[in-house]
Amino acid sequence: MTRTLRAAVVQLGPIPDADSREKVVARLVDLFEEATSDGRTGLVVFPEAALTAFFPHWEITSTEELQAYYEDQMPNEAIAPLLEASAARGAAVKFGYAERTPENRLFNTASLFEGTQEVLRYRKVHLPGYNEVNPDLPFQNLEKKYFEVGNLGFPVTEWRDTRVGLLICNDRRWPEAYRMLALQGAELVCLGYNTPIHTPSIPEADQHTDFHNELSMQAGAYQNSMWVLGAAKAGVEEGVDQIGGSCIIAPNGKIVAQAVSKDDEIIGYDMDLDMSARFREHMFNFTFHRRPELYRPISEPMPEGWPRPAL
Ligand code: CDT
Repeated sequence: MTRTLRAAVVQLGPIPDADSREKVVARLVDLFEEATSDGRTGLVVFPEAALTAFFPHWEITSTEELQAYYEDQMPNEAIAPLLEASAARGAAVKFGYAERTPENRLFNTASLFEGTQEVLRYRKVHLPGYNEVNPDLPFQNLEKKYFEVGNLGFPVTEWRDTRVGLLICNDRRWPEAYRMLALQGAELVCLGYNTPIHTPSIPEADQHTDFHNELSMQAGAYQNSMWVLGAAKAGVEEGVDQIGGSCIIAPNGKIVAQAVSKDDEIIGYDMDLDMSARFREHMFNFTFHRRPELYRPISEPMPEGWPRPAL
């Protein structure tokens, strides 16, 4: 019997910095209910930092102000309405948020919940940007200042009758991230992103931002025979113009559904989960065709003297 799953990717327009968690979660609940109103959608994917504006885009000097962006517990009271909606609709929900652990460790995190049950948690590994403010840039990416590198590896779990993994934004540009999931049998990756149209440090890339977004996710899907569900935070958020282009990509690398706006928008698709196995049996049969004995440098630090230009 074919395994199918109807999934929805929910793109979010900007989240104003002034919006309370309660207000943002009420917006997510409305979108979740709309996404699952067909009665058969089983998975809803929201972007990275779905509960707040993407605050690494600016410097925050007040500790108290900064602390307000992180969730001390997940689940918590603010997110409860979304988890109740998940339980009521029988559909899982993935969303990204800033996490502070009881040990005061800070991570850029994504969780997959089915009702109040947390199915999977991932902490972002590939943090872009820098840890010091660059006053010459029109906006910042201070993820290295506000978060530490994720300490959970690249977890994959069995959920319903498929294997699922999570990635966050910049992770999608790194082939190792998808491969780590694929090596554990992931058939489906939920991914959220906040990507500015402009990259002040590489202006020549600006005209290709959408292309690079699709290129990295399509390559990740194809080369690892996985479904990729990419959810953007789009539009001008606190002065930073972000791409949209949320999409669902099949294990053959083709985009099968894509958002067209820069605002809240829902896209959906009936995924044939067995497609992964078909591609892994032949073209990407890891057992027969991979040569891990020749890949050692991939898992080692860069050698001394490797150019490391200033960011
Ligand atoms: N949030 C996040 O990871 N953003 C980065 C910006 C990198 S600048 C090229 C991204 O990869 O989209």
